[in-house]
Amino acid sequence: MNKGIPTKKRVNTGLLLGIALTFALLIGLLSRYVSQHQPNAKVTKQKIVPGQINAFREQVNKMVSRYTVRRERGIPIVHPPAGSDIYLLARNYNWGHYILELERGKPYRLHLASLDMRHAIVVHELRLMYRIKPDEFKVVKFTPDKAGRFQLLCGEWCGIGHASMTSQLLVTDAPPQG
Ligand SMILES: [Cu+2]
Repeated sequence: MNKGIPTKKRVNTGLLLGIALTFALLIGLLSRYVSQHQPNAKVTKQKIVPGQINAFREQVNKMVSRYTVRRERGIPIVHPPAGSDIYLLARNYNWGHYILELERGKPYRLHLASLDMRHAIVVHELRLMYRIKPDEFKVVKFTPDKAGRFQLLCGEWCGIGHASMTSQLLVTDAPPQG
């Protein structure tokens, strides 16, 4: 019987549509989750033009070369002074080749920007969750309230390498030795 063929086709289309809708719903839920769980930290945003991202990248490089205190498997551990400006530039699919080390209970101004598309910084234990858009700078006044080694994840689906877009954030109880 060839009556069965169109029915099967319809079922497949329905299934695909179902998968697409579920996916859209999941992304929607994740976005809500990201926007609802922001701590009551102060956030400022500033629209930027593409050229300004180079200046931001310079700030990142300056911070890394000035405040690298040691290396872990070749990766610079960057410990900026307590209360200073710190920088993270998100991109497909990493957070830069360094790990930030902060001090518990000290306030920082966390500058966020993206090189290519929407990402989101997520550190669950520190309730740090902020969207990062390619056309704006975001500054978050942020005081880490727990010491430890935390996973830094991307909270916005940004493509094939999204799941591997991870880094770490270290928080110490004291300034580094020496
Ligand atoms: Cu991402």
